[in-house]
Amino acid sequence: MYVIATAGHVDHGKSTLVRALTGIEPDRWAEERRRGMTIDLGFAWTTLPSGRRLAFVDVPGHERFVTNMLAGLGPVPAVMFVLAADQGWQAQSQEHWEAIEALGVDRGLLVVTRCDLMDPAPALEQARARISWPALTVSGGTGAGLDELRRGLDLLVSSLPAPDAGAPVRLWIDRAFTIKGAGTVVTGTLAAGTIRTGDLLVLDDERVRVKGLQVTGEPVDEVTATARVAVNLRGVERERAARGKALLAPDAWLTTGVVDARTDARAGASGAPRQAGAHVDARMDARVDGRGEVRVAPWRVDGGPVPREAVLHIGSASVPVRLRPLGPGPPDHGAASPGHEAPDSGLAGRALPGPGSGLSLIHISEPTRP
Ligand SMILES: Nc1nc2c(ncn2[C@@H]2O[C@H](COP(=O)(O)OP(=O)(O)O)[C@@H](O)[C@H]2O)c(=O)[nH]1
Ligand SMILES: [Mg+2]
Repeated sequence: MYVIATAGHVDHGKSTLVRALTGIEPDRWAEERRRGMTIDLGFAWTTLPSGRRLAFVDVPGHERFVTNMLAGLGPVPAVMFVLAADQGWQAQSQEHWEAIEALGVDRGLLVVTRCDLMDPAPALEQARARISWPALTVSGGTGAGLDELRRGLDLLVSSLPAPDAGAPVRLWIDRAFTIKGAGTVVTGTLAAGTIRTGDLLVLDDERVRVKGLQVTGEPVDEVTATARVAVNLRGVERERAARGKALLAPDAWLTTGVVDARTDARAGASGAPRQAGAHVDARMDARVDGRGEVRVAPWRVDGGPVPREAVLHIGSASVPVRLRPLGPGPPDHGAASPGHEAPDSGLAGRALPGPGSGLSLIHISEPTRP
């Protein structure tokens, strides 16, 4: 199975497209349906013309819910970026695109929809100036172009690198709930590795047993990445499982509360270079098994000096952190450069599961943002 996320400004037609492609309602909450707006992550799946299974993580486009959006985008390998023909490039088109770039998600489709309302050419031109992905014009309303979109999605997922089925599991939890008679169930996007029923995994430093597994609603004994997966945990109270925590393979991961980061200054939306550390790249060498390079990248600062407080987004987690600049120049990874403070004074926050070989985002936003 393959998993991709939607992205794009609110009301541009993301959920309509997911609904049209899958026949599944991604807006799960009554409040979402009443307001006609995605608030939290939605999940839907379909079979593509090739027979490949594809699941969507449908994200909210409204700026108030960017944290939810990042929790959905964090673990996926590719994106369907949606732009409304009659609206053009807007604030969260830009913000979502920056998040996609910052996360290092470099595969996707650009879909200009609502083409029944307006000639898509101007919106397409705006988006093409920023996004070099294959582009399609459709209407989620009339269904025009959806067959081409299905074929485009097939091409997209067939080009994705196969995930490592033997990699240590790190399942970022995006939902947790109780099923009567079964107990606590958590869901997430499995980006790498394999989970089997009976496996021992680690939640909050405690070992928990996988009692049951489901993939898109079907019970299975084993699931290999990439997949949307629901894990029934034995003897875990619902309160212990929540979005932002991760189910980890035992003895494969270290937990850290401190990371060093370095800026990757690049031009902001206006084209002008941001003053101080527009983007920040951080690395940690914390994989116990020593396989592969660890990269946690990058964070975004909207100009001005590095703020003292920020929100770090990694996987499905968003964690308030304190920042301490190391100095005017970027420190070498793993070593303090002359004139810089010790590397472990870089950034401190609550302990996080991870880091790992997955790409993650450190995004500067208002610490109080929901
Ligand atoms: N005419 C027309 N309306 C659309 C189309 N796609 C979405 N809409 C409408 O646009 C509004 C926002 O769509 P929605 O899918 O909720 O946008 P989202 O916020 O990006 O998920 C809804 O009222 C949809 O019915 C389309 O292709 N054509
Ligand atoms: Mg929506």
